[in-house]
Amino acid sequence: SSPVPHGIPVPASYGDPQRNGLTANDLFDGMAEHLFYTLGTRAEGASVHDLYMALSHAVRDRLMTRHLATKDQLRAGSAKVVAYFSAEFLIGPQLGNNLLMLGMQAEAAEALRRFGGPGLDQVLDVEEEPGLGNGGLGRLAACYLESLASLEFPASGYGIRYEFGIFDQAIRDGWQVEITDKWLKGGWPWELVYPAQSVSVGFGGHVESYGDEQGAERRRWLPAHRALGVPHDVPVLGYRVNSCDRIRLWRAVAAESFDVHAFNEGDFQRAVQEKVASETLSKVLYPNDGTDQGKRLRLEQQHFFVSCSLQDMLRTLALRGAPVQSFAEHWTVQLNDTHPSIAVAELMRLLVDEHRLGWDEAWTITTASIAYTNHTLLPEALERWEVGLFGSLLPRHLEIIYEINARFLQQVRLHAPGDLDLLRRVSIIHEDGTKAVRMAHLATVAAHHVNGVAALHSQLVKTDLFPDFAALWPGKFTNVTNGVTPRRWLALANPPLARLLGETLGDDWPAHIERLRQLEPLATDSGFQQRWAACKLACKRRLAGVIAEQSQVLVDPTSLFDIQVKRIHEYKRQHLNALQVVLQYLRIKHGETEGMVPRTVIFGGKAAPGYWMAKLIIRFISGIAETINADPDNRGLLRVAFLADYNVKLGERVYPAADLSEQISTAGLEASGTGNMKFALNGALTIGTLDGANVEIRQQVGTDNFFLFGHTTEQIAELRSDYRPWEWVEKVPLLREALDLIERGHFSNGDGELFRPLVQNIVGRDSYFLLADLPDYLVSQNDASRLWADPSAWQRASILNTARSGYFSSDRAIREYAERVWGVEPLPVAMGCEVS
Ligand code: GPW
Repeated sequence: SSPVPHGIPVPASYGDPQRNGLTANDLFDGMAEHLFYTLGTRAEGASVHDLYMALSHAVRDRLMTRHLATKDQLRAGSAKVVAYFSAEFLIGPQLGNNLLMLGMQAEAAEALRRFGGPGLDQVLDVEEEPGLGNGGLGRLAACYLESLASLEFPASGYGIRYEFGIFDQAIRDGWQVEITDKWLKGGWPWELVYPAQSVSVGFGGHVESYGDEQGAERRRWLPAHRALGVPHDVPVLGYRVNSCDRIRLWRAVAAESFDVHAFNEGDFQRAVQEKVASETLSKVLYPNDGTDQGKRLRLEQQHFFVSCSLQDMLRTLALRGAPVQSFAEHWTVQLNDTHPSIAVAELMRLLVDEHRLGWDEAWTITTASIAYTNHTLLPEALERWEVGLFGSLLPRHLEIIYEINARFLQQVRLHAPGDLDLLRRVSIIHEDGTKAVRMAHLATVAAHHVNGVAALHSQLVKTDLFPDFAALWPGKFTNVTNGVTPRRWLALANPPLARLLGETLGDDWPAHIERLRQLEPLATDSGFQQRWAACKLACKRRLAGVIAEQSQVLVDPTSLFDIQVKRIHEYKRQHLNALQVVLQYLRIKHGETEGMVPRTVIFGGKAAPGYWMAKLIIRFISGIAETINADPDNRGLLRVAFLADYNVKLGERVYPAADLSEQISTAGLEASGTGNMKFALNGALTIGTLDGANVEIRQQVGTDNFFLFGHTTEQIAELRSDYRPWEWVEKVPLLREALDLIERGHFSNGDGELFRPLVQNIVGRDSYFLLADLPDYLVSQNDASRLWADPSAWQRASILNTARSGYFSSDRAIREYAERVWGVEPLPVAMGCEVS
C-alpha cells in the first residue's frame, strides 16, 4: 500500500498526446530546464556533452508517459509477458534511436538550432555506447527487445548492468590493445534505478533437511554469502506506438555495507572485503565470444542475474494477485543460449523450497515456461561446469539438477531399455573424467522448445549436436531464423536511403518492411538506379571520413567497398580474406591486373584478449595494410584498412557504406550471422559460403545476386577425415609466392618470425579449410569485380538485395517466436488516464 493517498493527479501531460511535449518548442524548453536544474549549468557555457545530456533528459521525459502507461497496463492486466534472459544486451547509442522511435528527429535538430551551438549529429556523436555484449548474441537480444516493443508485445529483457562492458580496442603498432570501457563515466541518462525493488541472492554454504509444519521432510539452502541486486531499467520504445518495454539490468551491491563485527574490531580492510566481493559480480563483462572458460565468477554472474530476475517475476505475479501456480500463464522465459540456463534449477528451487510446491507441479510450471535458443555448435562454446565448483557455489541447485537428471534418465530407460550408451550420452552430468554439468543438456531437458537461429543451423542442432534428444522429443526442436531491426539498421543508420525509401514506399515503411518488395520493379529503372547509387556514395564518403580520421588512410569512395566486420575468430576466416588480398596485391605487382577493379578492403572486429591467434590475425591485417597502402605500384587498385574499435555506433557507419559483404565462415560453423542481414538490407551484395543464414539470404535475394563459393557442410565433413592442406597450395597460382613473401617478412618490416605461426597454422593444419575454399573464393571475387565493372548491373543487384531482405527483419523473427514458441499476443497500450 502506498503512503500517498489515491487521487493525486499525474503530471498534466500524462496520457494526453496533445500535451506530450513533442514539438521543437517543448524540447527546447525541456532542454533549457535540464541544463539549469539537472546539470547545473548555463546555456552559454554548455559543452557538447551538456547539450547531449540535456537533450537526452528532455527526450527521456517524453518517453516516460509511454513507459508508465505500459507498466500500468501490465500490472492491471493478466497478459502473458515475455522475459528475455540474456547475459548480454548490446543496445548501442540511445538518443538517436529514441528520437527516431518518437518521430522527433527534426524537432531535436530544430531545438538545438535555437541554442545556436553544435548540430544534432555532433551531439549524437558524443554518446558513450554501453558495450554490454560481445557481438552477435548480445546485439540480437537488443534487436529482439526493440521488435517486441514495436509489435506491442509486453516484454522485459533481463540481464546484468556491467560497470565495464566490452573493452575499447586500440591498435598500436598493428596489435590490438585493450582499454577499459568506462561507459558510465560521464553519467548515462538512459537508465531508471529502482532500489526499492532490490532482491537478495545467495551463494555457497550448505543444504540441510528439516520437517515442515505438516511434518514433511524438506530441503533448505543456507547460503554463506548474499548479494543484493538493484534493478536498472533501460526503457525500450516501440516504433511510433505507445508501447515502451524495458531491459531490466541488475547491479550487484553488498547486502550489508560492511561487516559490522570486523569493523568494530578495527579491521576496516576485512570489513569492506565482502562489499568488494559482492560488487565484483556485476563489475565486468567476460570478453569472450563463443568460448567457455569455466570461471567461477562467470557462474556467479549467471546465477546472480537469473535469480534476481526470477524473484522479480514472482514478485510481479503476486502484485497481479495471481497465485504462484499460474506462473507459466503470466510469464514466458526465453534463454539466450545457455548463459542463463541455471534458471531451470533456480525456478525449481524457488517453487519447491520457497513456495513449497510439490516436485511434479513445479516441474510442470518450469517446463511450461522456459524455452532455449542455441547459438552455436562449436564444442568450445558449450558450457560445462565442474561438479566440484558448481556444488561449492550452488549446492542446492546441484541437488536439484541431480534429481532432474535422475528422473530424466528414468524416462530414457523406459524409452530405450538397456541402452547404457544412450544414458551416458544424454545425461546432464558428464561422467567421463572430471564430472561436469552440461548446461545445454539441462536447458534442452527442461525447455518446451529448443531452437536454432538459421535453417541450416537448426537442422544441424538436430542431426549433429543433439541427435539423441531429437529422437526422444522430435516436436521440441524448431528453427527461428534470426532477424535485425530495420529501424536502427536502415532508418537510423542510413539517412539517405531512408529518405529515398520514404519517398518511394511511404513514410511508415520501417513498420512495414515487407514493402521493400515494391522496389523490385525499380531495380532496372536507370533514374532510380542513379538515386540509389547516390545514396550509397554518400554513405561511403561518410565512412571514408571515419577511416581518414581514425587511421589517416585515404580511401576512394568510388572504389568497391569490400567489408568484413565481426569478432575475429579462425572459423570466421578473416585470414582467408587477408590471404586473398595478398594474392590480389601480387597480381598487381606482376602486372596481371586484367579484370581487377579499384577496391577498398575494410576489416573491423575485436579479438578476445586471450585468443592469441586472433590477435595475430589483426596484426597480419595491419601489416598487409601498411605495406600495400604504401606501395605506389598499386595505382589505386587496392587499399586496405582496419577499423579500430568496431562497435554498434561504427556499425551504423559501416553497413550502409558497403558494396560487398564478406560472409566467409567455414560451412557449418557460423550458426546464423546477423551482420550478413544488415549488409544485405543496406544493398550490399554478399560473397559467402553456404553457412548460417547466408543460405537463406541467397534464397531470398536470388542466386544471381549473391557470390557463392566454397565447400558445403557435407563436403567439409568429408574433407575432414583426410585433409592435407599443404597439397592444396600448388592449386592456387601465386599462393606459394604469397606465403613465402609473408614468411620472409614482407608485411612485417623484414621480421621473418612474426607471421610464421599463422602460415604454419594454415599450411600445416588448416582446421578451418581456408586452402580448400581459396580457389573457389578467388573465382567468386573475380565475379564480383566483373559485375562491379557494369555499374547498372551492380545497382540492379544491390536494389534487389534490399528489396528482398525484408524477411530478415527482427519483426518477422519475433512474430514467429510469439506464435510458435511463446504463445503471446500483442497488447496495444492505451495512453488515456484510465489507470487508477
Ligand atoms: F557461443 N554468438 C555470439 F553461441 O555472438 F554462445 N556469441 C556467443 O557467445 C555465441 C554465439 C554462443 C552468435 C553466433 O556466433 C552467430 O552465428 C549468431 O548470428 C548470433 O550469435 C546470434 O544468434
